[in-house]
Amino acid sequence: MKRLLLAFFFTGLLGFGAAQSAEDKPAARPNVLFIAIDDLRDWVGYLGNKQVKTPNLDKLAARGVHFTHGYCASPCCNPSRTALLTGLRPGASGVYNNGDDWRKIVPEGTVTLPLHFKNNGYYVVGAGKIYHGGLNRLSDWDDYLNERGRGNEDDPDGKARGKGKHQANEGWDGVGGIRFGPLDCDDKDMTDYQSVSYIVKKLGQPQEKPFFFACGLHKPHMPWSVPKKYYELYPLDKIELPKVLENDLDDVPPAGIAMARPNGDHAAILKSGRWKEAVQEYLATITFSDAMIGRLIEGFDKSAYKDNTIICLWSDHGWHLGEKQHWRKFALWEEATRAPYMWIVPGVTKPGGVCNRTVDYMQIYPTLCDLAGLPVPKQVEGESIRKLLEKPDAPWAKPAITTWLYNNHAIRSEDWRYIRYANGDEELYHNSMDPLEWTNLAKKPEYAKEKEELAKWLPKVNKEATGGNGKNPEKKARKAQKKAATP
Ligand SMILES: [Ca+2]
Ligand SMILES: [Ca+2]
Repeated sequence: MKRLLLAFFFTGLLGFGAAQSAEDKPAARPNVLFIAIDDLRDWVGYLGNKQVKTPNLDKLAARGVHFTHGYCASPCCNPSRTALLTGLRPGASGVYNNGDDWRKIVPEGTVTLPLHFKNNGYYVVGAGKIYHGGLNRLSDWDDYLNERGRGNEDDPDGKARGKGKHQANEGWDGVGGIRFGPLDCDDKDMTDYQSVSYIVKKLGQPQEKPFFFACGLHKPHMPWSVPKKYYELYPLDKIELPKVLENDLDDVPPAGIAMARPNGDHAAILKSGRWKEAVQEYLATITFSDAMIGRLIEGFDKSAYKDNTIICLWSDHGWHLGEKQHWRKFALWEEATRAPYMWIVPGVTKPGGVCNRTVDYMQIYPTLCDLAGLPVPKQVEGESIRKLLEKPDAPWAKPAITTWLYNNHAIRSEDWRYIRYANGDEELYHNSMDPLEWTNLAKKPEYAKEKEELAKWLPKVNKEATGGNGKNPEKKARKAQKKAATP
């Protein structure tokens, strides 16, 4: 109760909205524009990537506070999103992989983020990919636009994936599971375009209640297939490959090598001679996503809610493009775990804020509650980062924690990354000296103290995995999709 009162007090101080009337009505709650991007790693201009073109994300980041060290709770769509949206780390929910249906697994009484806002008088609307595909729960929302054009109980899974040009099999090419290839279509033919249009339309309507609008972009998830014009921005002869150490895996223990799968995607890419092309196609797809963010923010800026709406933008995890001979997410290193993450909060953040503290997405749920003056549901594990939004260089002692599959964790502090696998294998990187994580120091006795300190943060709760582990979730999903698309 005390927390609630305090929250009300601070919300009042911020002067959100202008509803403090003579009858002493509580101040209007701020609106929320919640933006989820799928599979966008740290390749954005504002985080220092030199070849990518992300003018809209760069502009948006400059309007508030962006985090240079924001990390996912899990490097995989479903566990990352479930952790963020339930406030429960994978070990606490048992949701470790894309095959784990969070709706059946999370502890009873778990209140999800959108539902919590809905229960507290918000008008809660979503579009695109917020929960992982097929695992949406329509009762969390007042309205939802799925891939078919509408969320409804007859089509809760958005099974229509594959009907739009963007999802059709035409134009897909690539190397094994790394799928890419330009599309002969317009932006308008893309699901993400429709999701943005839907949210912009909602922003243009008068709203009686405070709102929580969630816009989930599917790209730059594979296939890296977007309209041709985006590829033309990245001539193949100018593409730079990521900086990779050839024998980087020599000091990585067996559990880490098993995650890297050097004989899988990476071997196939090398054999094909198409590494640069793959990088080009990822870059093109990122710029498409950036253009969609540009449309969304343009619509937002024209709306009546520009000055009383919190923007929280995140990508669900990172991506490897050959670093550690690994491709995709599904690993515990920097490339797979770090992703773009920013907040624009009227009355709290100032333009140009840069926060270098290590934070993970477990803080999003409690921070949104804090900023909106809502109580924090019991199950939520994280704590509000409000003080970092107010003052980006404020002290923050916590590391970011990422879990991939059962009981494998990475602890990322400002200087170090410590990885402990379920079988006891370890890696330790001195990130402030070795940002590409090339030298594993875990076996060096002189760093025993650092390891011990970092190990204190290892999650204590590691619920047994219920299923979905050990299989390649994307392959499984693709098979199912193909089957569904066959008449
Ligand atoms: Ca993802
Ligand atoms: Ca190495």
